[in-house]
Amino acid sequence: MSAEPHVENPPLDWQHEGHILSAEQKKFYRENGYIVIKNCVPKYELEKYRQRFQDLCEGKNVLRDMTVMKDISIANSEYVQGEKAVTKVQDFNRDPVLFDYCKYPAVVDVVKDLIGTPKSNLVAMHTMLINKPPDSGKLTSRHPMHQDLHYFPFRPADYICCAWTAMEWIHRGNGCLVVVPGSHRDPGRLLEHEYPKWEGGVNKAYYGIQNYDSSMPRLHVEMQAGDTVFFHPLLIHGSGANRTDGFRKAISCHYANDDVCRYVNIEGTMQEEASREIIEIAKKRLRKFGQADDVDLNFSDLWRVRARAVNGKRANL
Ligand SMILES: O=C(O)CCC(=O)C(=O)O
Repeated sequence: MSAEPHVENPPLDWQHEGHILSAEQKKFYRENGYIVIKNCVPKYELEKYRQRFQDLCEGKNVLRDMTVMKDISIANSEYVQGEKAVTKVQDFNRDPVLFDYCKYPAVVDVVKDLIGTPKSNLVAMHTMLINKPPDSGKLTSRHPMHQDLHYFPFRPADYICCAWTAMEWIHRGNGCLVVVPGSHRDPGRLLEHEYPKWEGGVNKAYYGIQNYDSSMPRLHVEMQAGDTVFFHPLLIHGSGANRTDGFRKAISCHYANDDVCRYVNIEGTMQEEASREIIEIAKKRLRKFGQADDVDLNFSDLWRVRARAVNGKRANL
């Protein structure tokens, strides 16, 4: 593992149409750092994921590698349980139902157009089903503006892409994604993150950009069930509070082009604090399953174990 990858990266083709995307759509992503594809995932697939999520909320067949997170405002409440309390199921790479999302061809083909070619080997690195239950009034269901690369020890950023699919109508009222178009290239680098000083508390590992400039033009991305937004890991984004009585669910996967990406050493960088916290979350999970927690968990190894090939063979990650 080195500080930066020593590879000649094959250039990404932004001139020609892809397998799925037109040249204009690719250009839009390159300039803005995101693109929405309508109706990308059918309702019957989303229904499968919803059922599985509900089972997980009831504690059915929770796999060892998964983290089921509760909202901070209700984490210790005996009265709020199940779907009303769970904000996120993370790391479902080994789950036979939820991992179908990561392999869903209409999603994978778009990702290949954005970070590789039809022949690229993709790896699912980070998987989440994010549920926003109705906000308790403390505004803890907000997600501060951040860049996802803050959590990742692999590069180059241009060969990583997130697919995030709305599982129901997602709008400003229930906390849609908010993006700062073009922020992946301007300033085009990873910014310093910290926990926001919110009165009502902040969920675990929900870091936000330090000294965030709220005057940057931002866009509320309202989506129907099945619409999918693909975005760059340096794109500044977050989401609002769920001010409705219903749930707001989305499923997401961060893909990396495994032919190009390599682990990098983030020790001593501004990512170190988040990495320690992520290691702690993993250790807590090990304890829960009765496993020794004195193992020396290395951040890259944690990701190596978590990563799962979507197609082709595992290469570098
Ligand atoms: O689904 C959301 O509300 C935002 C999720 C997000 O930005 C993240 O987990 O990085």
